Parts: sequence; C-alpha cells; structure tokens
Amino acid sequence: MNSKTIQLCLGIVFICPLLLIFPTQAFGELTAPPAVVSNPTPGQAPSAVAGLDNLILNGDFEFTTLPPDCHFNLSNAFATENISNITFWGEAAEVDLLNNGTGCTYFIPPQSGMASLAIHRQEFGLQDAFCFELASPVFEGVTYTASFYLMANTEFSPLIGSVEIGLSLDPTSFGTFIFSGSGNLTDWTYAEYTFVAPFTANYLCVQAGPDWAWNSVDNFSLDQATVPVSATHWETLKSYYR
Ligand SMILES: [Ca+2]
Ligand SMILES: [Ca+2]
Repeated sequence: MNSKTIQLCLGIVFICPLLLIFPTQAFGELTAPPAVVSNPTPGQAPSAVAGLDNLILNGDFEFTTLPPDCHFNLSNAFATENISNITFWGEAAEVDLLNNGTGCTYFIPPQSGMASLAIHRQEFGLQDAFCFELASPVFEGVTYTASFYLMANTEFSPLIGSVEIGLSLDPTSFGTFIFSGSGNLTDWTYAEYTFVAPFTANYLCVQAGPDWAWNSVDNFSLDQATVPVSATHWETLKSYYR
C-alpha cells in the first residue's frame, strides 16, 4: 500500500463520521447552488435553500445607457429611464451618476466598477432618493444582510450626514426604515446590517439622511443570510480535507 492510498484510507476513516454528525454543514449550506426564486407567491417564504446571490439587480450602478462621464443633477425621470432597475423619486431630484471611473473630482474612484452615485439632502430638507428593483422579494420573517459603501463630500454641504436604507412595497416611496450608515471625507466606508424582514417587500430603498449633506454610494448588496457553520466545525472539517 503506497502512501497516497494510506492517506486516502485515513481520510475516509476520519471524514465519514464527521459527515454523519454534520451532514447539512458538509453538503448543505456549503455546497448548494444559490436559490433562484421566480414568480414567488406574495407572502410565502421560499422553500428553497438560502440563496447567496445579490438580490439587487443594479446595486453597483454599472448598468446604464449613459456614456462614461460626470452626470451631475439628473432629473428623476431621466435617471430612472437611463439607469437600469432603479426608480428615482426624491424631492431634490438632483442625483449624480459618476461613471467615468474617476469619482469626478469630489469623490475618489468608485468602490466597485466604473460608476458610483451621489445623493444630496439640501439645506432646506429636500432629498434625493431611489428604490432598487430586486431579483426576488424579501420575505417576512426571513433574515437578510444588506450592505453598501459610502463617502461624504462637504464642498457644497457642510455635514457628513448619513444614508438611510428602507424596505418598501412601492418603488416611489421609502417604506420602512431598516438601518443607516455614515462615511467620511477620505475613503469608502463599509456599512452592513443583518435583519429579519418585518414584512414581505419588493424594493430596497435609499435616501439621504436628515442632515444637510452630500454622499456618494456604491456596491449595494442584499443577501438572504445563511446559518453560519460553526468556525470550530469548519476548521475541523478543513483539517481533515488537507
Ligand atoms: Ca459601481
Ligand atoms: Ca446633485
């Protein structure tokens, strides 16, 4: 019996009992392909295993008909028509699509890809806002993790401010507040929040927070959270596969 055969035999002896003890951890969450939910019945949670794909269709702002440039102060109708899978509706109506890869002087290059978006809360309260179309609704009672990156600029508005995330049934209203993030003036800040959906919703919405501030945002993600494999169990399994 050569050494490879001995290693294989030892591997089987150690791995098989572990598979009996942790079968779903070994072959369930770790290896199952992401679930795709098409035409789900409203109000019903998906029966498939937890998906790992981003539910937001254009969370990176890369899908647009606009050429690479610094597109400042777009109307809601124009932005909705030209930036895919997003409905813009904020009263300020002056979103900025910065999609030439540079950040357009006021921000650093996009956190991801060639494009980022900037939203403003004006001095007297009008705000930019929009809602992302999702590949699947989020379902009441299911746990999700949402994340994005943001960066502030105070050249025209004095405060750092915040960016708020909501869940909505309507692409033209913010819906229910879920969480918010705040950035800084020098780099992208990562904001992440895990939550149980309070109701079944079709849109993840974004608006400028209450302060007079201008923020760029990029790389939004929304994933159904999976039950994590205990680090101890995973390290044990990996040690036997090495
Ligand atoms: Ca991007
Ligand atoms: Ca603007």
